[in-house]
Amino acid sequence: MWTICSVKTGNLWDIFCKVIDNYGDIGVCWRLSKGLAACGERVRLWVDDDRALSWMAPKGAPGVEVRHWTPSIQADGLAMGNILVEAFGCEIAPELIAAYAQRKKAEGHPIGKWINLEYLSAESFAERSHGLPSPVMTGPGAGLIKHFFYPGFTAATGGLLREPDLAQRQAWFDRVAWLQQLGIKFQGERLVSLFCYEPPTLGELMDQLAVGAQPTRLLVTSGRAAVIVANWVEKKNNSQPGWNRHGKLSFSYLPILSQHDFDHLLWTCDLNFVRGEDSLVRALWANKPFVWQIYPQHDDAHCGKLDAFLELLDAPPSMRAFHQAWNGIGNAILPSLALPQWQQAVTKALYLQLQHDDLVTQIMRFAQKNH
Ligand code: TRH
Repeated sequence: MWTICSVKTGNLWDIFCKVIDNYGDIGVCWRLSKGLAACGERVRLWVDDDRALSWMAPKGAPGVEVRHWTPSIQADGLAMGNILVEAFGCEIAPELIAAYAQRKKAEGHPIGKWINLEYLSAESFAERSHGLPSPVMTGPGAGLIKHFFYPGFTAATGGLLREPDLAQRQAWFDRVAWLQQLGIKFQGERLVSLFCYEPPTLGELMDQLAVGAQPTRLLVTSGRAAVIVANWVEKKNNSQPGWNRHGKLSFSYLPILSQHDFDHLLWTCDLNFVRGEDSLVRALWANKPFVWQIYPQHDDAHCGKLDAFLELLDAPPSMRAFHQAWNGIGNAILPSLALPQWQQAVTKALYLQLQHDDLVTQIMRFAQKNH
């Protein structure tokens, strides 16, 4: 439970989220909703597909009401919140915008804000675009102004989602007990979590781990990672039966975890493979070496985004080269893991990030501003 909030506003937030694919959109919206509610805000999270919440947040959160959002939603009699958050350009249903505009008109003047929450990037456009207004020209919201809110890694952006009690929870965390709960008999081996899409160099990683000096247990997350690993292992066992003859590499296939337990996984492991957006931030907070598989975009826009992040991290050459290969950028082969060096970079970046206000604090302030 979050406890310390430096801002209090008493607003009613309507947060809109469309699930495109994967879990990042809902994952970020859920953490935001929970964080706002923990600061005493009232939150309605509107989501078109709430299935992921049943495992991601099985207990819900006090102060967050989840509402199903259909394209033909009726807004009759609905008292809209005074803050609208359109997550990742998801386009709020016109009926709801009309209800919001009506409320604004009835109450006279700027009672709140319409915020367009953007994706996370370390690229410089995040600073340039953060906070910019965008007048609405057409539709039921014509005459209103949306504002862009860019999460980010610098003081000139909206920051990152980080709960105030995170460090305290980490300090109390017992990884052996947590592994035991999952039925994993930990015997001091190196622990590596794997949350990924279909990395082209997965096989190279497995080969590397299987011949390494240190035994490694791969904790494979449920879903796409589990499918690709299981397929790879089956093929490898057929084509090269002795590939893991010393049993240096062992596998634990995980059940789907709550978001809370997903954090525990990252705190438990000595190296984390993460993907997308939310798990990247959580990997940074875990303060362990990590490798990021970025969400691939057709126009290769992800390459610049990855570079900007590695630059921000001041990543050593070995970490950069590993990321290039893991993300299939260029034809490089997967270099060796160099965890002590990567750890230094992550710890340094983490401490720099802790100097910035977290995203919930910043978005609450932003919502109060008269611009
Ligand atoms: O699922 P993702 O690949 O999401 C992606 C990215 O966010 C991408 O930027 C976006 O454009 C695309 O979706 C649509 O990775 P991400 O962002 O790390 O989100 C995963 C969420 O799932 C995160 O909140 C952690 C959570 N999770 C669990 O709660 N339990 C689990 O067992 C696992 C594996 C994940």
